[in-house]
Amino acid sequence: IFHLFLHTRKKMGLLLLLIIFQCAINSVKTHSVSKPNIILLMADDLGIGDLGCYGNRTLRTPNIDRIAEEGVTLTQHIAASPLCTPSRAAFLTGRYPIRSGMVAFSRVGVFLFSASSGGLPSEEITFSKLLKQKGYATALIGKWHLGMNCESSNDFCHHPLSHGFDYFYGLPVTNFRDCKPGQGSVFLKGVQKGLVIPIQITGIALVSLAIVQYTGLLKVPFQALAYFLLIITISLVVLIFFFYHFRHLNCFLMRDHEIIQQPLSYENLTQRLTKEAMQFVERNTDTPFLLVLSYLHVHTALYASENFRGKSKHGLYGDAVEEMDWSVGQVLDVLEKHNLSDKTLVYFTSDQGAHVEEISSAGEVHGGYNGIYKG
Ligand SMILES: *[C@@H]1O[C@H](CO)[C@@H](O)[C@H](O)[C@H]1NC(C)=O
Ligand SMILES: *[C@@H]1O[C@H](CO)[C@@H](O)[C@H](O)[C@H]1NC(C)=O
Ligand SMILES: *[C@@H]1O[C@H](CO)[C@@H](O)[C@H](O)[C@H]1NC(C)=O
Ligand SMILES: [Ca+2]
Repeated sequence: IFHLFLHTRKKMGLLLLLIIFQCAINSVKTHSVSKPNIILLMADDLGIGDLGCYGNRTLRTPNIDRIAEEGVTLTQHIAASPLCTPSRAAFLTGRYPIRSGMVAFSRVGVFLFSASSGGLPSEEITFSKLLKQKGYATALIGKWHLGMNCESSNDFCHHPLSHGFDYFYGLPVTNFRDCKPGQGSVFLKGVQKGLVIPIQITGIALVSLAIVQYTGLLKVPFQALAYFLLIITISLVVLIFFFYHFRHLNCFLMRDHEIIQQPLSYENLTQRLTKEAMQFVERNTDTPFLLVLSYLHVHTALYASENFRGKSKHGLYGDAVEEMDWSVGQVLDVLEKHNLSDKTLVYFTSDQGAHVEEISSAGEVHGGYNGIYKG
């Protein structure tokens, strides 16, 4: 009996070993084959002609070129819309942006204010939600631009954390000229355009009032004049308030649901985003992860840290591209350091092509290049 028992125990031991071994194989398999880590790097408004791997000889992008060299370059890879919000909605959902309501025709096609009530509907299926369900650790670092709240200022119904991301560090809206002092305003043109007619009407009304009063056709009541002046004053005050306070109200950095910097500072901003991305990778070396690193580069307001300012051959725009490339290199290095390169899919793209017409108020080119075949 003892012998038999031993025998059985041995068999069971073998069985157990087999099961453990099988589990080990499974876990290796599921981690390295069916659950690769995924890193999606997204630039903002970068032109295809700005990268070395697509033929640029003067802008230095060795790290992005390295991804291309060790992988594939896609030349017929089209964004679903030439604009931030709809393109990003399509990117996250795999659906045309019109299906999620993230398209506008006669109006501005992107969210301009963090207080807007619109955003990517929470019932949309994003790839981050799917991966989170599969046990991935998920993070979005950088720009979101797909809305924040529905009803109140803290329901966060459109926030990245409501769309399958466990961790968010970045900008809920977008990088604006208005967020960086001295860079002008994206609203100026619209306001100027919108002001022409009201100013004309006001002018005509004032002249007419003066004429009827002067010729004695009609006695203009003093009250009417006072109201008129009051309305003009209030309108001007609102306008001035808007331009002066936009930066304080709308330009801020969040960590998860919390505002951590308001107004946003551009000082070492790419370094901060990069550090967050590297730390996320380091926190998750033992679990499959999805990292979306959504750069503020190279949307205006352009910026670059001290190490990159004035170093490229293409002004501040080139400095910004080269700084972003440095950041891509840091992310690749941290993968290598933790032996994760072989089980991580790294994908680099831009939400759409270059904003070719973009120039600063001083006339410096602030937009990229879409290559010889485009525009
Ligand atoms: C930005 O980075 C530079 C170089 O690493 C450093 O000297 C500087 O103190 C940093 N500035 C801030 C505000 O952290
Ligand atoms: C990475 O792999 C190398 C060789 O395969 C090994 O020497 C090193 O300790 C590994 N590093 C980590 C962080 O696992
Ligand atoms: C490289 O990029 C810069 C900046 O966008 C652009 O001006 C230049 O024409 C590009 N060069 C080539 C060869 O595509
Ligand atoms: Ca964009």
